[in-house]
Amino acid sequence: MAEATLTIASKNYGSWSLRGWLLCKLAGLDFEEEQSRSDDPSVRAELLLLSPSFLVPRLTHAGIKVWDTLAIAEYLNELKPEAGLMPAGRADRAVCRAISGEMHSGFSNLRSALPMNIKAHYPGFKVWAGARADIDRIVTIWRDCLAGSGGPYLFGNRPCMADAMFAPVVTRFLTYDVGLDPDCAAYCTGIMAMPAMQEWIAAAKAEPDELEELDVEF
Ligand SMILES: N[C@@H](CCC(=O)N[C@@H](CS)C(=O)NCC(=O)O)C(=O)O
Repeated sequence: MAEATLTIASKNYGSWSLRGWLLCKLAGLDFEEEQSRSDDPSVRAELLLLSPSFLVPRLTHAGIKVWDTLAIAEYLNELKPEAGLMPAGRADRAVCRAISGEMHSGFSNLRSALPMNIKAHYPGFKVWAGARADIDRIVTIWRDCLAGSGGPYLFGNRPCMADAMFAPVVTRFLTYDVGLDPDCAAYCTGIMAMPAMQEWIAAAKAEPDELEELDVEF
């Protein structure tokens, strides 16, 4: 039996689920997945019982239930400090937490205009001006981090919490054909090539087409 359980939603549409799942993978946690369809009323009732915030991803470990991706990241970092979910230096850890928080609470235009949809590809997609400002801010964050760390990940040679937080943005940029400078494009290529991302993407592509269109973040 696995050490922990992670409850997630769709792998094609669930951007928060992807973040939580990647965090567990990066931490090296022995976990099993429990995939729930959140549009199913019985599943929603079950989630309500299991998670006070009624949200997934939700991690259950040693009788402790943790929901919300930032709380999951902090919990995993305490549990598996050797995994390096947070950068080693205090200044880098502060920036990592700040940009992860910015991703967690911001970029609402990007989220609504470019919802995660791994299976889809829209060449030449016209990005709305409101979402463009979010994209520009994300590119600035990535460029600053990559210049400071030398890459290939935001804080150096191993992926950390911030990379997991931005991973669904990488898939959105590819889905919606967002043009990027060479450094950011190389960062996206590196994230997509991570074995855990490949595993998630393969599972997302194998999901049945249940939702024809999604105009809210999931
Ligand atoms: N801020 C939360 C967001 C989680 C979230 O919005 N999860 C969505 C699905 S990925 C959810 O559970 N929505 C409720 C529902 O669909 O019933 C986090 O960091 O985990």
